[in-house]
Amino acid sequence: MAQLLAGEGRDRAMSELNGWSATDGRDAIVKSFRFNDFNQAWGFMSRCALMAERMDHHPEWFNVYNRVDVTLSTHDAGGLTERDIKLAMFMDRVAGH
Ligand code: H2B
Repeated sequence: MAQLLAGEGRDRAMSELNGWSATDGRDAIVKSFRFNDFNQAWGFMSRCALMAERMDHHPEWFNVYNRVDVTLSTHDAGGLTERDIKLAMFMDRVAGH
């Protein structure tokens, strides 16, 4: 099972991300992505969904029009792991952020 990120390793991993923050009350990271319109938001979600399937690691997300609010956490481990960081980096890259 993936190891929970803590201490220096966690700080280092977080420093590789753009605009993600830790959530209150649970060990997860969140980011709100904004796009020009629904078409772009859905394109982003489609590409992330394909990667999520390949990784067998899935986001929690909420979409309204051009906004996609994402929460990442590794359910099996009960918190943040390298798998979340990898998916977050992919999402940043796909969104061009
Ligand atoms: N996604 C996330 N975010 N965390 C998990 O622990 C997880 C997952 N586990 N996707 C996978 C699926 C697991 O349930 C399946 C059985 O491999």
